[in-house]
This record gives sequence, structure tokens and C-alpha cells, in this order.
Amino acid sequence: MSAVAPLIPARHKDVNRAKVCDDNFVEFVGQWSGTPSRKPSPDAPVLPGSLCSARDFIELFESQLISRHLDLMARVLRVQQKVFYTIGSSGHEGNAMIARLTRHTDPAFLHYRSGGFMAERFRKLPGMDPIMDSALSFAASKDDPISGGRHKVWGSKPLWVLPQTSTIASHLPKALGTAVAIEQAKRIGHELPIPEDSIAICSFGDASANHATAQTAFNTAAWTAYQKLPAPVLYVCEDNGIGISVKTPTGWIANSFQHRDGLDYFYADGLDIAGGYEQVARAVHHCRSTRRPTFLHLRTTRIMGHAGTDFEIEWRSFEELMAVEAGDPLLRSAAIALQSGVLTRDELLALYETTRKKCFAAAEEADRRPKLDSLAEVIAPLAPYTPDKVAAEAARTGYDEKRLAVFGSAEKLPEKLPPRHLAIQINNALHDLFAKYPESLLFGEDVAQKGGVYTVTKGLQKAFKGARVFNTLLDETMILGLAQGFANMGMLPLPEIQYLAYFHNACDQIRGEACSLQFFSNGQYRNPMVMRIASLGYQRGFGGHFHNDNSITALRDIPGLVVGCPSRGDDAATMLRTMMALAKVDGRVCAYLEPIALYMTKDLYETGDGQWLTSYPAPDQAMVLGEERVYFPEARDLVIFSFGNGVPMSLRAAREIEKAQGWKVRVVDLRWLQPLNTEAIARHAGECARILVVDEGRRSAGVGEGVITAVVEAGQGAKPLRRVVGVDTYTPLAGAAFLVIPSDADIVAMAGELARGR
Ligand SMILES: Cc1ncc(C[n+]2csc(CCOP(=O)(O)OP(=O)(O)O)c2C)c(N)n1
Ligand SMILES: [Mg+2]
Repeated sequence: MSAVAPLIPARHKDVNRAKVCDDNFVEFVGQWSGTPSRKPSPDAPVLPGSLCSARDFIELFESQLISRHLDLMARVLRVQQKVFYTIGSSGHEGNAMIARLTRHTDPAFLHYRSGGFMAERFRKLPGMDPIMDSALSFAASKDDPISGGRHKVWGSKPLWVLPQTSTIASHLPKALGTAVAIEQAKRIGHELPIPEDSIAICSFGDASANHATAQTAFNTAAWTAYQKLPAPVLYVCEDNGIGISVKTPTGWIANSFQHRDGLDYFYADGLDIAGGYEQVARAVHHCRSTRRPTFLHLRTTRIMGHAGTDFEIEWRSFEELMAVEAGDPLLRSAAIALQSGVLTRDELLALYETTRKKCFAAAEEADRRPKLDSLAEVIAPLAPYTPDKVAAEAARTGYDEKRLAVFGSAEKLPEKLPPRHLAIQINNALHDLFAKYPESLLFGEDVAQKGGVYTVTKGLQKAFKGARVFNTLLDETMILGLAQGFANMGMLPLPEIQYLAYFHNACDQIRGEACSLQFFSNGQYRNPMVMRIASLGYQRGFGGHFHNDNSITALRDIPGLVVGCPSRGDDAATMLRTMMALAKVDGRVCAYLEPIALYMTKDLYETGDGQWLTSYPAPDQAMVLGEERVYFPEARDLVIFSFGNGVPMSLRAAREIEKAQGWKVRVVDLRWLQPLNTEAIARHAGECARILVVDEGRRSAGVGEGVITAVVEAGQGAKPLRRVVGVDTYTPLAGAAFLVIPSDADIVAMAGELARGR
């Protein structure tokens, strides 16, 4: 033990920094010795020269206190297992100003330190209770009005706060997408669910601003503004100078954003309501009136650590911690309250303690409320499906005039024309669906004038104009962010990803964001979309891995995502109709995989036989989700399960197998790859003597594994069964590609093995 007296009083050395901050506040107010001014009238400036009135201030201060006491409560009750989340808002409570200066109909995508913002936004509608609603979320009670107990999120349906996942920066693209959508709606005559002059608000931390997903959103915002296109997004960077334990270099945010063309920079002091209010007001006004992307650099600090589990004293000095804590914005607000005469010391302390009591009482009440206690409840909002409504919507007609206008005349309607190949029928289906859904939009790289790399979208822009069919900048994350934005505003987006290989770098926009929205909002928000992806291998003449990627694995394990892959033109049309209906009716996110190598395929068995051409199904025809196509249903010696390119290959191989083995072969085109129709798989496996799975994807984690599992789980695993699959490798260029993916001959050979009992 050192004989020297510690420089820092023992109380301040407490490992429990929440308690230190709490005590600091009480001590600060108790010891305040200034001379208060005469209490201002509610409409008078809280301090001379401030734009913030006394009324504004006192409500903002109350919101700050609610936020703070929710944090303090969480730290105490987490230990008692009554609260399950401790990432707090302490030091960031100034974000309440943004809520006050915007409307409850401005869609908000919030940083996890948004307690102040939320408490303030709750004031915008009568009869709402920020404390109880938040407490229910902290307690993971199924009465939590936003997530139904699935996660502690900041969110509210009536208040237009869309809940976020905890992946930092992933919400920035969709916030911009929402801003663009607000403007685009006017151009396509879509009625918005919010006022036309709304802005999208999006907050995040200073470390998060460096993330690739954030940077692409900033870049796209600037790219949009550069073309003089409106994008009213208010990006709020809550700069506390640190990300968990990594300090942001001093001045980095200002340096990096102050002079960014197309992203108008504003600074506000989030630690000081009296001064910061006007600065925030200026930024909000700029964004709303100019409709330009606006970057608000909000000064904050972070007290009480990153989360309850972050014992800062283990990696920071007490001196440093105390310096940070001295900058607590609540101390500044308390000083303003006392100095302005808005509150006396006693009133302030009473307000502080009453707010504490309310938060604890709400938390105790929340703890008594029911939790999610059945699996069915947990997953209820994940993947809603109302089959009858979807079927009716998919087959809905009644837009004949529009069809005639699009296709030219009754004789030119695609169902009246001779059979055509896949690309043409997808193109026809898109024209049809654009006539059916005036709120649909298609966008991606090269999709407009060029009509896509494979001309699948050719003519669509001409027919439906640039507001509905347009090229984006080259960034898949942003394409999918835009899609979410349009969907948030009630439109029906069809984003295109140029190649499957390029989906992967933007996967989180579907995995972490789009597919999670219904789950984390308990079905209250939805972002329906049909994502088209040119996919799979077997291209001749345009080779290499990245144009022939055959991995569907990354899509198949995304909860709630529907994945389909048509192998022929008629199925492509009916599947697309069903996906649009799934999006429209049940808000689903769908991935529509277009096998590139089959786009132009006309023949099946021999050159010129035209057997892979199909007639266009009339618009009242649709495919049921999960329904397979069966070739030779009477055959029972062997069933081949396949999809995509594997279907025509299996059909050709079936002929050879019949010749070689004398077997009648059934071929099942699964068509829907997620969810897999395990019942149908079990049925066909049960009816046939042998089973082959032809999966052009890779051996590991591919669709084939799912099919075999379904077969085995259905009790059919004792039957002879084999897989013909791609190799676990990248696809090489030119002819070598065909060494790593299944061929007709491989299927025939595998049937031979089955016959020999190997
Ligand atoms: C994509 C991603 N990477 C890492 C994390 C883990 N993580 C959570 S918060 C955080 C720091 C964020 O710092 P900042 O953006 O400054 O926000 P602050 O917590 O300081 O408010 C990190 C690394 C994450 N949530 N998401
Ligand atoms: Mg930070």
C-alpha cells in the first residue's frame, strides 16, 4: 500500500462508472452556487441569445433525463436479470434536439445511443409513454411495442422509427434509399405514407462513419446531389471520439466531411442544448428546404463505457475517465436549468429522482410482463405467408388496357406469340408486371438503355420511363439499400444484381437488414422486394468464376428469404408473378436467380429441336410457392432432383440412363430453393427406387445437401442415393470450367454407379 494519499478521491475510483456519473450529477446540482436569472417565460430564450426557448429546453432536458435514467436502470437491473441490454445513450442525450426539430413522420434510422432522440420523439404524439415502451424493450417482453420482445431496438411504428440491427453502418444505405424514394414517389405518382416534404434521418457513430457501408452511402448521396437529384437525408454523426476502445483521431470527422462536395456539412454541439439547438435547427432546415444530403456533425461524449460489460478502468486511466465524465452533457443541461432560473436546485433534484423512480418502476413492471415463450411466437413475423391471398394476387388480372399499351396490340400479347426462350419470357413477364404494379421499379447496373448485360430488361425503360427503370451507380450495397428505401415508402422494387458473385459483397443488406425488418419490428414494418440475380455457370464464351458463380449457400441460410430459380421461360414468368405477389401481400424479400446459360437456350436434346422454348403463360397463371415441376411423373426406377442448368442436363441424361439401365427416370425441377419443399422431396423419393441429386452448386453447403437431408429425414435414406455436384473450387476460365461442374455424362455415370450398387 502506498503511503501517499491518492490524488483521486476514493469515490471517483469506483469501478462502477454509472454510479460515479449518477453521484456526480447529484453532487453538481447540490453544490451549484451560481446566481439564477429570473425564470424566463416559456417562449423566451432559455439563455440570452439562444434559439432554444425555455419550453423547448425543459422538455429536452426531461427527455435527456429519461434517457439517462433508462441507462442507469439498465446497469442495475441487468445484474438481476431483469434487463438484457446495457449499451446506453449516456453522453449522447443531446440527440434529443434532432427529434425535437424534426417531425414524427420523418423516417428515422437510429444509432443505438438514441435514448434522448426517442424520449423526445415520443412527445410528438399524445398518449405515448417513452419510459414504459423502452422498459419493455430492455426487458425483452413480448409486450414491447416495437420488436415484441425479439431485441432491444429503438423503434416505433407510429413514430416512424424503423428498428435497426446492431451491425454498425448497415442502415446508412437504406436511409439514403428512403430519402431518394420520398422524391421518386412524386415522379411516378405514388402516394407516400408520409408528407411529401419529409426527410430521412440517420444517425451513427464516429467510428462507424469509416465503414465501407457508410462510405458507399455518403458517396452515393454525393453522386446523387452532383446530378442535382434530390436526396433529403440528414446524416447525423454522433462524434464521441471513440469506438469501443479505439480513439478517432482528433478532428478526423470534421476533416473528412467538412469539404465533401454534395454532402453539406453542419456542426452542432450536442453537449450544450442552449447553443446546439440553433445549429441543429439550421441543418434540419437546410435538409428539408434544399432536399440535399446533409451531414450533421454532432459533438457528443461517451460516458459509462461502451456497454455495461466495458470496464473502462481496465484500459483507461482514472484521470482520463474523469475528464470525460466532467463533460457530461447532463451537467451542462443542469447548469443551464439552474442558471436560467428554469429550475431551482430542489426542483431539479426532484425531477431527477422522480424520473429515476419512473424508470425503475417501469422496468419492474416490464419484468412482470410476459416473455416470448414459444418458438411459434418467436418466428411468427419472420416469414409470413398467406397462400390463398398470394395465389389470388399472383393470378390477378384486370389490367388489360395497360397490357395492350405495353405490348402494342392484342395480336402482340406474348401469350399469343410462338414459344420463346428464357430471357424473352422474363422480359415479357417484367413488362407485364410493370403494367400490373404502377409502384414497381427496376434498377441496377446497366439495366436501363442497354437492357442489362443479357438484354433481359431491354425495352423496359422505354416503355415505363426513367423514373421506374434506371441505372444506379456501381455498388451492390447501395442497389440493395435503395431497394429497402423504396420498399419503406410502399413501392415494389426489383433491384438487379448483375452477377451472383457480386451479391456476396452486399449480402448483409439482405441478411442483416432487409430480411430482418419484419422480425425485429414484429411484422409492423416490411420491405418487400424481388431481387433479380443473373446466376450460375455453364456460360460458353463468357467465362471465369465471377460470371459463373454457382454458390447459393449464402442466400439459402438467410432467415425468411425466398429463393427461386426457374429453368425455363414459362416457369420464369409464373414464378416472378408469385414472387411479386409474395412481396405485395406478405411483404416478403425474394431472390430470383436467373440461370444465365439458359437465357438463350432453345434446344434440349438436339440442335434445332426447339424443345427448351416455351409459350408465355397467360397472366392469370402463377406458380405456387414451393411447387416443383415433374417430368415423367409415372417413372419410378430413379428420381433425379435438380434445378437451373441441372434440369435440361438431367432430362438429357435420363434418356441415356434409360438406354443404359432400362430405368424409367423421373426428373424433378425443384424450382424453389428456399424454403425447400421437403414434403415433395420426400414424396418423390418415396415413390422411386433410387435417388440422384444433380446440384450444379458446390459440394459443400449447397442445395444438394438440403435435398439429401430431406430424403434421409423422410426415412428414405436406405435407398440407393447419390449426388452429382460441383467441386469446392472457384470456376476457372474457358474449357477448364467444365471440369469443375457436373456434366450430362457425370449424371449418366453416377446412375451407372447406382446400378452397380457402389
Ligand atoms: C459491422 C460491425 N463491425 C463491428 C461491430 C462491433 N461494434 C459495435 S459498436 C462498435 C464501435 C462503434 O463506434 P462508433 O461508431 O464511434 O459508435 P459509438 O459506440 O462510439 O457511439 C463496434 C466496433 C459492429 N456492431 N458492426
Ligand atoms: Mg464513437
